[in-house]
Amino acid sequence: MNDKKQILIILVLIVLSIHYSFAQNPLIRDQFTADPSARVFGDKVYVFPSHDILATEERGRKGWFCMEDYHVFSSENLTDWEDHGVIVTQNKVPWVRPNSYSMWAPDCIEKDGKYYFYFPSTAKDTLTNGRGFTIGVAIADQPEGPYTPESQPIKGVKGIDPNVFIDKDGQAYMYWSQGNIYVAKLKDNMVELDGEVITIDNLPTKGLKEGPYVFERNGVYYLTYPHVENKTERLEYAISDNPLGPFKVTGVIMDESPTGCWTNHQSIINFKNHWYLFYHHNDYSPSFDKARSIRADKLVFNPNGTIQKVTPTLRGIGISQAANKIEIDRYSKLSEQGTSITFIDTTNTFKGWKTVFNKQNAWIQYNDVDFDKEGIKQVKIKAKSSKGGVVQVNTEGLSGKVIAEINIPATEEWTEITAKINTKSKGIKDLFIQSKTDNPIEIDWITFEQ
Ligand code: FUB
Repeated sequence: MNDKKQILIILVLIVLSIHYSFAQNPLIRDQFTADPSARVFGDKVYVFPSHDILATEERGRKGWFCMEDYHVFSSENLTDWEDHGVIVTQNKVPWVRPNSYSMWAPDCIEKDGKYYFYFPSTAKDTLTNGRGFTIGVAIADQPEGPYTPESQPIKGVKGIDPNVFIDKDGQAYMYWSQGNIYVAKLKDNMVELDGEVITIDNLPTKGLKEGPYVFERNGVYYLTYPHVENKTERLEYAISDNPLGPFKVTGVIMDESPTGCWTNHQSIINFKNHWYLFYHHNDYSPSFDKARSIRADKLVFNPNGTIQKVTPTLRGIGISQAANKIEIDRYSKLSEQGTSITFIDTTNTFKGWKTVFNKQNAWIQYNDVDFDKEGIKQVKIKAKSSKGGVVQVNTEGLSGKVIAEINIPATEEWTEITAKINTKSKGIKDLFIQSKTDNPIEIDWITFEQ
């Protein structure tokens, strides 16, 4: 085979290996992800999460966290997320104890054109006497990698959940947790502590706190952290006028997870003048909360700089293109009666969810759909109804003009049905789908075509 052919095959393989997920919440829909550290690098958002996998007899410890490697994901529009694949894996890090499956919550930061990826894991016996976690660094020239792990972890650190913050004067600080939350300055090389380790005081003393994440806004340093005030972790924050503290506990960013996930873990970014909270629940694994999924929702500051509590949503962030498959089960609102959401296949939850109508006039609302592409002429829906039914689509409120009516044939099979659009929609609209019969109707997705 000549060189040109080889290069072409490699390029095709690279293109095929890139995975896209079309987001709402959860953001990543083909694997478990947790502990999202979101960063804005250039004009994209990158998310560096942990990667939960399920332990087996051969790998990890059943019933506990099992994490072998890290992927990085990026998005230009907060809707379409590209998986750049594995960037660091346990058995290729010289200091990590082989097959320890303990690659917990990471972080990544850019300094002088280099990307520093910080991650906790258990070290080989000689480094930590075989006990506990320590934190190491892998370095790359681009956020997507390739990352080269340092041969040794950072000296003087015991704990998990590294977070690195660089202040306006260029000084970098590393925060981490182990019962308490700690902070130390980093040297310019970003891989060594510079001076003493400070324990951050004045935080709640009862209940686990971990997962620090610090950002600055208008001269205020926000230290955010998950804390078990009651039964499971909720997201709290404390503020200071100095990255080293003292910090003052100020409020709650997100209450305990309604999905029962014991952990939560946050990061907060400003992207194109809007603030976003990244966090996790256990959407794809309702009965085992160590198989988690990352999410994001908008975050709003009060005029006095305090943070408004964020209510987790399914709709999440970003604008959906009308021409993409829209998973309306990630809804913004639904009718009080007659609409429910269930897994398509409980034996493989990554197949996602479906919307089920079982009452006339039951409806679902999905916000922020961009209809600006020219030439949309028909709507397509993937649906199933054993007795058949009718749904109406509109974009001007529930009592607005119906833009399409779709007849769903009586069949036990999932079917893709198209219908003509009667009135064109323009701009960004909230989409409403309403059942016009009492017959049960299941909907997987909807899209708009030329
Ligand atoms: O993902 C493992 C651990 O769970 C993280 O390090 C903690 O922050 C918690 O989310």
